[in-house]
Amino acid sequence: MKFFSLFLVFAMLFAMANAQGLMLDYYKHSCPNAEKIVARITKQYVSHVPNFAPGLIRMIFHDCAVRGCDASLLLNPTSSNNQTERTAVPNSTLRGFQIIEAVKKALETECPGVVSCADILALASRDASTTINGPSWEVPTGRRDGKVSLASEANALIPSPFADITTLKQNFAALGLNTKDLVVLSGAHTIGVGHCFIITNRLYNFTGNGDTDPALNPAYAAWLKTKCSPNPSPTSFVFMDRITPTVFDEKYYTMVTQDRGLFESDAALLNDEQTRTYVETQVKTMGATFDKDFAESMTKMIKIGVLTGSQGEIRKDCGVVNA
Ligand code: HEM
Ligand SMILES: *[C@@H]1O[C@H](CO)[C@@H](O)[C@H](O)[C@H]1NC(C)=O
Ligand SMILES: *[C@@H]1O[C@H](CO)[C@@H](O)[C@H](O)[C@H]1NC(C)=O
Ligand SMILES: CC(=O)N[C@H]1CO[C@H](CO)[C@@H](O)[C@@H]1O
Repeated sequence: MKFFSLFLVFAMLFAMANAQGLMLDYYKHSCPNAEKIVARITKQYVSHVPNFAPGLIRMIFHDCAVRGCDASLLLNPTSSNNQTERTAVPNSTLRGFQIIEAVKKALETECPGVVSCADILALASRDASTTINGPSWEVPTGRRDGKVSLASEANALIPSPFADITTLKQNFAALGLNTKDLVVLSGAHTIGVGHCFIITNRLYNFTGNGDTDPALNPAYAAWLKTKCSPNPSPTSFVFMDRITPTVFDEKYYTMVTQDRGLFESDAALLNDEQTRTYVETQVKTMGATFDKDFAESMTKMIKIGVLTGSQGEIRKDCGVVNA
């Protein structure tokens, strides 16, 4: 009994330490219009170019996966550090940086030096989702911006599209995310694109013998080959969810069950009891719990390793550490 209550105290302390400093409407007094400004500008961009929504939803993942949600991803390379996260291989196709910059500019006019870039990215990615009628979730704020950004860490920590299910589960566990979070958050691939160069080997040289990944539906592989040549232009792409490419729904999971998941990491969700069951359930129920599950897992993700209190800084320019 004593042991058990001691355990409870530790569990509570741990939970508090994790959420410490983050709260809803953190800028209520210091910058009352902050969240409205983020929402207004994000909505402007995303309603004009809906493909910014997948851009921002992917961007928050790539930020949170490396040194926590501290906007380390946004730092530009400099002469003293020419290898920031932004320059890492998995970041080569990120999009939407201009939205964060535009929001930051407006907020520096409204209340200089108050709102962190990490909070802007967390808020804007949620606002991007709601703008395209995707799920919504609460975004507690109070994050501060990191000063360190290393491409090597991004290359090591961002899950690879070639990863198998065991590796993916390990990648997520290292972030404090479980197997359910893995299968739920992979559902973000219901919107947005994958570039052809990432699937060249899967289509044309899977084991080095000029073959195609046998886990890929043959008819779909044939169609993909009409869109993605063996030497694709670096900008050619396909939608990941060919059924409803711009709608945030469960059709990504349908694609996966039909062996039409674009990446090996998508197909891998069929190779584990728990993830396969989730995928199949979403297909059967037409995504009955997907929006709610997604909101729950995002709520967890946007709290990973946050800097709060006097940690880090409030960057003046999201691309540059303060002088
Ligand atoms: C499970 C491990 C994951 C892997 C291996 C992975 C890998 C990838 C890859 C290779 C792309 C294609 C990028 C491109 O070609 O431009 C992509 C796109 C995307 N990913 Fe993931 N991803 C994973 C998890 C996630 C998570 C957790 C989220 C967010 C919750 C996410 C959101 C997205 C979105 C929205 C896109 C489309 C981006 C766009 O259209 O610009 N992914 N992902
Ligand atoms: C980064 O700087 C190092 C030396 O400081 C140099 O050797 C390297 O080529 C640079 N990398 C890039 C991508 O500019
Ligand atoms: C296929 O992969 C093998 C082994 O990696 C490599 O030697 C060969 O050049 C590749 N073929 C093509 C067409 O890229
Ligand atoms: C958006 C961005 O900064 N992308 C960079 C990611 O990294 C590649 C190199 O791998 C750069 O060429 C991109 O400019």
